[in-house]
Amino acid sequence: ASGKDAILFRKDTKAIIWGMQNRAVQGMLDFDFVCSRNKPSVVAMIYPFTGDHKQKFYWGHKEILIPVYKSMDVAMKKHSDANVLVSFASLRSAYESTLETLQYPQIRTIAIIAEGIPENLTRKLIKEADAKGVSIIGPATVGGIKPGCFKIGNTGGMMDNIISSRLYRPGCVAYVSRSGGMSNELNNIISRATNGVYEGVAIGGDRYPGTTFMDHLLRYQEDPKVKLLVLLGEVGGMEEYEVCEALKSGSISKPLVAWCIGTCAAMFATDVQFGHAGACANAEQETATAKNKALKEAGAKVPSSFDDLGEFIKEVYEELLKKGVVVPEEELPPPTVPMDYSWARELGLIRRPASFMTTICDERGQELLYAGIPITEIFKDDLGIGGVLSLLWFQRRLPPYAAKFFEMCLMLTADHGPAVSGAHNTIVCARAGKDLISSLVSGLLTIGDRFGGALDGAARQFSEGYDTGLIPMEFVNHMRKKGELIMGIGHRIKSINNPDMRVTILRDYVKANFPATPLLDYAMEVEKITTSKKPNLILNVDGVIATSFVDLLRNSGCFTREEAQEYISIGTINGLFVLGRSLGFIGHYLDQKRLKQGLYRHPWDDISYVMPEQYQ
Ligand code: Q5B
Repeated sequence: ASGKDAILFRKDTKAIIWGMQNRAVQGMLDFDFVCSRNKPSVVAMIYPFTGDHKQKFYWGHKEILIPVYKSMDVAMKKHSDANVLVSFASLRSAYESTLETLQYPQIRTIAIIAEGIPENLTRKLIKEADAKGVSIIGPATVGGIKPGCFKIGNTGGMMDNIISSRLYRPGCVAYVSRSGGMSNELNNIISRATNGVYEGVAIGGDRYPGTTFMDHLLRYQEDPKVKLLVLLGEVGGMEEYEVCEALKSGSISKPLVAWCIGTCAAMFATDVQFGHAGACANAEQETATAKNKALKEAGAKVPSSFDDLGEFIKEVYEELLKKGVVVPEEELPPPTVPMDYSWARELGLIRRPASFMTTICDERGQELLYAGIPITEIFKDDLGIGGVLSLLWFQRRLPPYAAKFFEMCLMLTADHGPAVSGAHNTIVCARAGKDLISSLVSGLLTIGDRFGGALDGAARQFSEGYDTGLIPMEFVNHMRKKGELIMGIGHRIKSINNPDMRVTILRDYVKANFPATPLLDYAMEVEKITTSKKPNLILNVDGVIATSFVDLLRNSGCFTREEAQEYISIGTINGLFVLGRSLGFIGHYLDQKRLKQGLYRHPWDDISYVMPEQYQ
């Protein structure tokens, strides 16, 4: 009489989903697959906030594409065989989008998941839907499930739950509840007590649900495959009394097991509002206790507490079995649905060697960790740049004198004017119109043995000389014999007559603060010999940093000898120059841009053009 369909979901039901709920859609497709449906139940999605496109999903092992439409009209026209709309619209947009949906006669059932839609708007929707003979499930619900046929959104939970409650094939028990969470519990209880769920709908927790307990119970009453009815009501509202009337009048004649939750409300001195908007007794009649009593009197099987619900259902089911009303069917195993990789990993079912390993930083938790230390602690303990560098480069806290040493290195190497190779490159690059990163990188790429990148070489050469027992003079001769320059020795403009104050500052600090400085001392002895030959062959800024750094690695007590050696051989120390000088290069880039310097072209009079003789 209502014009609404008695059967809402079939094995070939097609649905359109409103909203970008990819997880829910994948859950629906997995359910379809485990139910051995031939085709996916989701045919399209509507999302007004992006253009038309396709989203990728799994159908078993295969990947499939589902179209997403900006316009509902296009979605409806292209998928005129879809008769269910599952709306994940927010409470703000659910009213408008449901009204729009009701304009399309092809849609016979609408599930509205949103919670908090104003009651006056819900009532308007219900009026409109009733006039058009459309069934609304919800609002404020997870939806419903029909094993073997269709599931709305996230109903039934994850695949392990669906399998354990045998929701992949129909049983003979149909239920209606208010709460989506409780419907999951019912799936579990019914699957243990009987041959399983035939259909279950959670009508939602609002005071005005789109369809009522009676709407669904009457549908189940009509469906010959349903043998047993279960009603899980709750405190608040009067709907259960309509069920009582139907039981008395015989319009519901199938066995009905019922329970209204919220009987504990009687223990509170004042009225209790439970989780659902409608779950509050405004009169004695609306209490769970009163409704349970009325249901029992009307002929429903009502246990004395929720704990006994399963037992009651079981008893009724076994009677039906005995009477031959229910005939047990052969249990066939469902097809295997591949488990999502991330879920299987979370459950600890699979393992895979990671493609990446990291030991210095973890950003996944609530707080960023540098080598295991939370960022708040780093600030609380005022570790500074030197402390952060210690954590990220060496995975450990180093003593304050070491952190200060790093910071001094960065400050001393920050810049040495526009004439040096790196700054020059940065400037030329900036003036060619390039961006900050290109200009910075162009400068950094000049760092090498001759300019600023002699630190690692110096650390290796000096420590090798020292470790093999060469006295400084032997070391200088040995290097000369090999025809190699000593890294960390020599400077273009600095000399013993024009000392490099950077070297003096750092050397004095290291001598005063490091526990031992054998390699720095060794390098200073070497300097005495090289400067006696040429005054510019000083221990330069690269050399003083490098040898001090080796002293730190070897004598701070924070590294094993092997670790110290590894840092020397893998090339760590140039990093200090790279990091420090980046400050200066960025400064030069900004300076050139600020000064609006145009394209640089090197003057001809500064280039000696010498052509090969035979062509002159
Ligand atoms: N001779 C630095 O050379 C420089 C010798 C040597 C033995 C040596 C040169 C060198 C090693 C690499 C090194 C870092 C190229 C330097 C830096 C950062 C900077 C830069 C800035 C900043 C300078 C003249 C005579 C020749 C050579 C001999 C030279 N170096 N002997 N061991 N190390 N050093 N680099 O002045 O007999 O006459 O043929 O490669 O540590 O980059 O500010 O500019 O902050 O930006 O051009 O401080 O020393 O000397 O090559 O004409 O040599 O001395 O064999 O002997 P020069 P050259 P001979 S710090």
